[in-house]
Amino acid sequence: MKIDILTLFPEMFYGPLNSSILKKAQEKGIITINYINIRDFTTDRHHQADDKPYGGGAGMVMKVEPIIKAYEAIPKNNSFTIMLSPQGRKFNQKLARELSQKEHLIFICGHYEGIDERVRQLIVDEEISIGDYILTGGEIAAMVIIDAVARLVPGVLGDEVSAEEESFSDLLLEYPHYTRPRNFRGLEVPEVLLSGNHKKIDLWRKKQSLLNTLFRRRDLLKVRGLTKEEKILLWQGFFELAMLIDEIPERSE
Ligand code: 4FV
Repeated sequence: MKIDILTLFPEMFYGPLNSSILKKAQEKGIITINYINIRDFTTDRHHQADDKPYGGGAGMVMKVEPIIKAYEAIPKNNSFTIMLSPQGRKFNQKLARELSQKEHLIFICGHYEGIDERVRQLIVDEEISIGDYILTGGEIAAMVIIDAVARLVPGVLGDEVSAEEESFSDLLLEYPHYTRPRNFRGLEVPEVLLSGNHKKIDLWRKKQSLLNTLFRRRDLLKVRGLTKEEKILLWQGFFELAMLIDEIPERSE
């Protein structure tokens, strides 16, 4: 996958996108990331990339020309251009999977009050929002999307399996994860995970995912629905939870 980022602050990306998995993905040549400084495409001697809003009002608006010139300078093949903005389509794992199929993504990062509307009209394929809050710029939103999308590109994550059975992949939250030590300050690792019985372990993990999702994100279950087996697993989970109540000592009023 080729990624081009149009921004006034390329330095904001160097840390997050040049570490760990994304760094390795670039070293392996699976992902290529180019940073294009919009200010390099300004023509006036003050290199002005923003200006006062027509019609008055606070703040500054990013100018259309430098962005269009920067965009036109990018070699394109099956390119998909994304503008980050609060009024965009809400980003989620489903959209991440869609974008991970693309060959070439171009991100336009706004700043200040926003970007001249004609940029959206001329070159934007999709506006995307990472959430209902206002950022100082689109850069961090672009980083969030690049991180979530890049890890779904084949070859970026160690074994693809992990991408398959993770949160939201099946609209279920994750099951609890444990590693050594077996006991930490009195907190034990669940016996079943030490049993080596993978059928039992998979069942326990599915039950935990269902319980987790029911307690924390019932909205996801309402969208996803439950199979008969899953309902039985959940009831079993409830029953086991209820049994725990009996273990709790009585307390005088
Ligand atoms: C944003 C978001 C976001 C709005 C004005 C940048 C800021 C400034 N982008 N999801 N939420 N952008 O708040 O994507 O230009």
